[in-house]
Amino acid sequence: MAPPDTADTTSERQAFNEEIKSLSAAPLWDQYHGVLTPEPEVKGVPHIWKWDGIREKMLRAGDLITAKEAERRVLMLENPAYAGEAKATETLFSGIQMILPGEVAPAHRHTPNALRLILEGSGGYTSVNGEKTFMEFGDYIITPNWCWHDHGNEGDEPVIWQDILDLPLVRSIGAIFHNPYPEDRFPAGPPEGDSLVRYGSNMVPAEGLAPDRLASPIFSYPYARSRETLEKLAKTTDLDPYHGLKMEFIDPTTGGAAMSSISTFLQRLPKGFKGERYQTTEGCIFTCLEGGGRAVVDAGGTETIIEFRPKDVFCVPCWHPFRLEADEDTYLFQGTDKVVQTKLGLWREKRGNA
Ligand code: 1HN
Repeated sequence: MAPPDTADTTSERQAFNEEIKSLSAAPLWDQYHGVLTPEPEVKGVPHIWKWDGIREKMLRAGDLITAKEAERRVLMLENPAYAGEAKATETLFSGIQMILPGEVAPAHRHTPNALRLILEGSGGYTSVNGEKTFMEFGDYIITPNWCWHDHGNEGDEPVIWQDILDLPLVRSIGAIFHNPYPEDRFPAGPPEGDSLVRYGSNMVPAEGLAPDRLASPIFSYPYARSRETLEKLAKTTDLDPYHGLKMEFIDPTTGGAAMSSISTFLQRLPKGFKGERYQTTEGCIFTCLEGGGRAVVDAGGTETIIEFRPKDVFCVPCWHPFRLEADEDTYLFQGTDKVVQTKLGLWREKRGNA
């Protein structure tokens, strides 16, 4: 029979808890319902990083440190609930990076996956395993994990982009590795733009496709192409009541997500769009490329209203119900951890109030 819950048993239990502490053990029964909550309870909060403020400080950082000295001149976009933890959401890091004309961010490789979303400036490039890709506003560039990469700026103005990495996820697993390359630049490899020519036209090489690829062989998804697709589709396609018009970037060799751990999307919300309430286990990072509007996020019973304009970055953490509204035709880039959650059988969504 279970022992009665009396003052005696309470103090005995406390004494017991003290005893097992020295064994590095603790009673699960004291924490059971904190560990297994009926629904997700995350620490992250909805938040927006306004472009104007961040841009000004980014330019100032250009006077304080070189790209070479910094290795990567990045302002981390930290979720206020995760101050000091280099996290925008539970699993994703985001930052804003700048390369000044003539600078090089030296070649290195690491186990976290990275993506870039170009926000300002022309003449910037990334080289992935020696293949150079020049980057323009809105272009989405992939650096799959353990690929050598360096960045440079051959233009005459600062080039600024957003980075998203799965760093918190990889760190939680422990599998962080990082190597500098012995020289600033990785030796030139395939000709510039090769991967897009080879894989970006609904064809793949009939022979010699590496079967073990975990990421898309396309490094660069130019905005001109993806934007045009959404603009054309908008004329003929019914809107999804939650997402407007939303397309996912894929790996053309598998049809799956372009990256193994970060799902990426481009979304178009027409002027006047008022989305319905949507909830997902994905931790979402949005970047407004054009237009403007708001995300109304339910954060534990209080509504947080996030007003976004071009180049603002905002996040909606796991399982926070939200809806999107657009005052003008709006283009949003989105990076989330959906692909990882799907692989683990964890991904869920809830549409409307049901
Ligand atoms: C990194 O290597 C890059 O390669 C950008 O451009 C941001 C943030 C944390 C750790 C490594 C890059 C990063 C990073």
